[in-house]
Amino acid sequence: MDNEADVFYRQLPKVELHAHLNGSVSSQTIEKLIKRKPHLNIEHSMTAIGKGQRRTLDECFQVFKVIHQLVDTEEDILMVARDVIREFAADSVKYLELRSTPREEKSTGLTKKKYIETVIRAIQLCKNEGLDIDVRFLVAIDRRNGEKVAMETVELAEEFLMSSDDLVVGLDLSGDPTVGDGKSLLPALQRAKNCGLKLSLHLLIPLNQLHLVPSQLEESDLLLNLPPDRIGHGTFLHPEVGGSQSLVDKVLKNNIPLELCLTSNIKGQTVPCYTEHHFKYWYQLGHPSVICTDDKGVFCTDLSQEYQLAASTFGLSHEAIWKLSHQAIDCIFKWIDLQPQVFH
Ligand code: 6MZ
Repeated sequence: MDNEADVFYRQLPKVELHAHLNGSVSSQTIEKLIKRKPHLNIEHSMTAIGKGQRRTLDECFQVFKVIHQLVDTEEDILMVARDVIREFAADSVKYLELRSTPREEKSTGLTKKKYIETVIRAIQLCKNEGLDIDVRFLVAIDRRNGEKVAMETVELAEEFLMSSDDLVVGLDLSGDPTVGDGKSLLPALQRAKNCGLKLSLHLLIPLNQLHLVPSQLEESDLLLNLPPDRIGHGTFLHPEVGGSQSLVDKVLKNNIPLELCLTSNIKGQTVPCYTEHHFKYWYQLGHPSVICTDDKGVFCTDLSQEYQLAASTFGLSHEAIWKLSHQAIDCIFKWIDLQPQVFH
């Protein structure tokens, strides 16, 4: 759905818990980046998946590589993060957990530490601007970079956990699910957990609508034993689609909320159609399920549209949608008293 959401959804106070910074860059910001770097010959069509379009997951990951070429200086990161936060605020998102993979770029002097500092600066500047949104940051590990980088990333995140005025609250594990070995990342993730970083892990994202990479079930079983504090996608967890009851039981036993991203899953072809989205399975169980955007820029969506899509696909009333949005507060990593300010 690439059309505008109704006023109800637009005005609904919302909580966004699964948003990758560089996947969230809007077309307006891409325009500014392209102007800054005309020599790269990057066109808009290379950075977003428009209405009615589908891509393989592999092609989606190519899109992120193009955006990374455009965002490779502190100045770019600052602009991108500020624009993304302002856009979420304009969509009545009251609490946002942004996640991003720190990168170093030798040619521009960008280091991973500066990368995180810059995102934090953007969050503080938005606060000073008086935007009506609370923002926290999750440091992301791209699984393809292996265990050494994962451990270094955790150490860096740990430093910021102490020094960022509570803005860095957790760790995300993401990246191409077909690359890298999740098992080898366990020590890094365990360390993160031990030092107080909350964990959100991308789990069981299939290669396409029908196929998991065989090692994914075993890997997910191990990662669920940590246990994580939230799960990104979890597309193939339940037995009806090739997961297993024992995986579902672990999620239920530990009451681990799921972050669910409808448009992303359809455009990335990991779910065949909206009506078959696993939101239905978890929602019917009454399990904490949070509607999120994933990559609002790449998938040309926003959180209002995602709520409207959930409502129209699964026949949810305004009251049910209000409740769904409100319940997301229980899943945030940083306790803040949003309820009285925002929801009454
Ligand atoms: C897995 C994803 C993702 O970190 O540069 N990322 N990982 N599944 C997804 N669903 C489609 N969407 C985004 O943002 C881009 C990075 O986020 C991860 C990938 O590692 C991607 O390179 P940042 O801000």
